[in-house]
Amino acid sequence: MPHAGIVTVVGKPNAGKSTLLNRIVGEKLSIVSSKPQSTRNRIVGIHTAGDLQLVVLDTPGLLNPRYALQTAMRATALAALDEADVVLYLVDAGDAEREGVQPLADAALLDAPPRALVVTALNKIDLLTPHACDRLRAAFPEAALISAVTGEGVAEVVTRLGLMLPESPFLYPEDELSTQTVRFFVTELVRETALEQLEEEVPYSIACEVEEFREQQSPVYIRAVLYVERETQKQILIGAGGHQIRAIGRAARAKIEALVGASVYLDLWVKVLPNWRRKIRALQRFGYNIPEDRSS
Ligand SMILES: Nc1nc2c(ncn2[C@@H]2O[C@H](COP(=O)(O)OP(=O)(O)OP(=O)(O)O)[C@@H](O)[C@H]2O)c(=O)[nH]1
Ligand SMILES: [Mg+2]
Repeated sequence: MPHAGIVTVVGKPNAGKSTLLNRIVGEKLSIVSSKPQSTRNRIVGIHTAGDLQLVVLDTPGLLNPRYALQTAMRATALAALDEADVVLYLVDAGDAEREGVQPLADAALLDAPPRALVVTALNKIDLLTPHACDRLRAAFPEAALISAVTGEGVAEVVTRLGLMLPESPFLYPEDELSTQTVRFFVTELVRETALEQLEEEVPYSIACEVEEFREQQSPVYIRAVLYVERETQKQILIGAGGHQIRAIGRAARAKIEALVGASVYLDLWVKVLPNWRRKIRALQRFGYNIPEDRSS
């Protein structure tokens, strides 16, 4: 009988959760950025090997929310935590060295420990000296030491997680990698590119919506709108003479072409939706998860 189940990856922003999901699945599914709070949705990545299937859920970094979008992000992470058969709690190994490892319930300000078993992994060990790794091993013998970037220790963690999953038929067909739509990945790749190219608050104020997606033609035609919160942000995003939005468009198009395997014409627009990050209706429109008691 195969083993299959849901592994939810949680941790603070920037711990490397999305990098790890991509590493486990072997495909670039989840956007990655050196800036915290890049992931806003639950991202599904499916790893099937032999008679084992891990359905990996990548989640937004857990933090104390200050506005409605962050509340939605936290609700998304907590809901994914509830779905888990096993939880993979990812901690930056550098943080662990400096500050130790808080229990997940404390780090994430949970009311109660998660229902599922928790495996702790200390990530980014490629940045530590071998000596520092030895110290972490001694201090946290239960924790796995990994590098999502180099892949070190990741196969061992996958094996360990697999042994903890219930006996079950596969939850998805063997060749499936994700459950999200191409449209969703397009909006994410545009947002990732904005995170790469823009400083400070502007990329955090961006939501992306695909308005038109014509796959039957060559090049594939995609019209997407980047929504920002203020006129000043719109000007920064467009840049002098439109140079900034063109640069984002060029880089994003290359990523989208790799995703869809065809040449793409990416038609990017910028619009202002005042203070959308604080507005429930706007969050719903962009597909962010509004907790039940806030959705009315
Ligand atoms: N050196 C090193 N960098 C890493 C490793 N894993 C992730 N990173 C980097 O850490 C940064 C954050 O990675 P993400 O995967 O976006 O982190 P995340 O936990 O998904 O972040 P949020 O979605 O914002 O919560 C990026 O710059 C990654 O390249 C690792 O094992 N080693
Ligand atoms: Mg992420």
